[in-house]
Amino acid sequence: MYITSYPLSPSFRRVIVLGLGFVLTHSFLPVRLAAQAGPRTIEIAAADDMKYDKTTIEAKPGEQIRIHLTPKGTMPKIAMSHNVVVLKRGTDAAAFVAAGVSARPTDFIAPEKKAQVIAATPLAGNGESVEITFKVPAVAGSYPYVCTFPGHFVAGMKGTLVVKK
Ligand SMILES: [Cu+2]
Repeated sequence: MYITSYPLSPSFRRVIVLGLGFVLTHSFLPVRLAAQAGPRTIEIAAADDMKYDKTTIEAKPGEQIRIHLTPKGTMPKIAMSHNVVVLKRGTDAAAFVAAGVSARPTDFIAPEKKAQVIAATPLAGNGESVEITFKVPAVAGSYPYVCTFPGHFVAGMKGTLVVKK
């Protein structure tokens, strides 16, 4: 092997070092951006038929997710609004929803049942959209989610967040 040593001026060496530093920093940039891309977004739509178009969400324990809900009906908000309320494992969803039926100021979530809520979007009317970002429980299992607008749960507006490794 034949090695040639070029005499480099200190300032030229500085340029090379800075250039190398620039290349290294920027080649790692996409990786860092990917890591900061934020929570995974789950899109859910709901029409006036009082059903979510997605009734199962799968997530890893402790994962950060964003539920984005878009009602896509035509009825006015006062008569037809939706939310997504994720409940703790083992919650009696029917009893939870029934308790909040007259709790309009708190989006039909009974204040005394608030401790059973893991995450909740606000209510959204047709033409609006709402979202909630939260950390999925660390414990694997099935977590119910419901719409608390009166009558919607019994009409079938519910789903399951399945947490598994
Ligand atoms: Cu609803």
